[in-house]
Amino acid sequence: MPNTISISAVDPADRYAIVVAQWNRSITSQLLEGAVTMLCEEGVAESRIDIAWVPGSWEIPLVAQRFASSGNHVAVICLGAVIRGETTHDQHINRGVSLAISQIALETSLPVLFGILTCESMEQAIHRAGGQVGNKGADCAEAAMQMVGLLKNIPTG
Ligand code: RBF
Repeated sequence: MPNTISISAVDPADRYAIVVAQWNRSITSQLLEGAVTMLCEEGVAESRIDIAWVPGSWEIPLVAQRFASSGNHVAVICLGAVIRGETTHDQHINRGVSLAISQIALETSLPVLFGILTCESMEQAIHRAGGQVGNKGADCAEAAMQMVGLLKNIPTG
């Protein structure tokens, strides 16, 4: 009989960090609202959520790393919206930021969630920030709590 690792419920004592980009703020503020609402619905107190606004998505990893290595948080949720323009800037940002975020998670052994929209158009972003395709900030917060609850039941060795 295989042993499926259980996922612990949210511990109200846990602190969560959110790093959110100001660039495309109309979108990222919706992602932030979705994430905070989801955390609170699941039992995280608002006072236990630390939010840091950074200029753009490119700046997210450095602040995420600071939070992740502080030892004060059980997860870091990264929120941003990169929208394709006339040049290839979006590809550079997306590649650098996604790689950095995965590295921070592995280096710190903490869930560092990738909630950065990488869209072809503003319309696509609107759909993912509380529109037709849901709210990816809320999804990210849910994934963060799930990962925290799962890792609590897997020994670090
Ligand atoms: N940041 C974002 O979060 N989303 C974007 O769509 C975005 N587009 C940018 C386009 C250009 C041409 C430049 C130069 C920057 C853009 N940034 C964007 C900002 C970037 O993440 C960062 O804040 C700045 O490059 C300063 O390091």
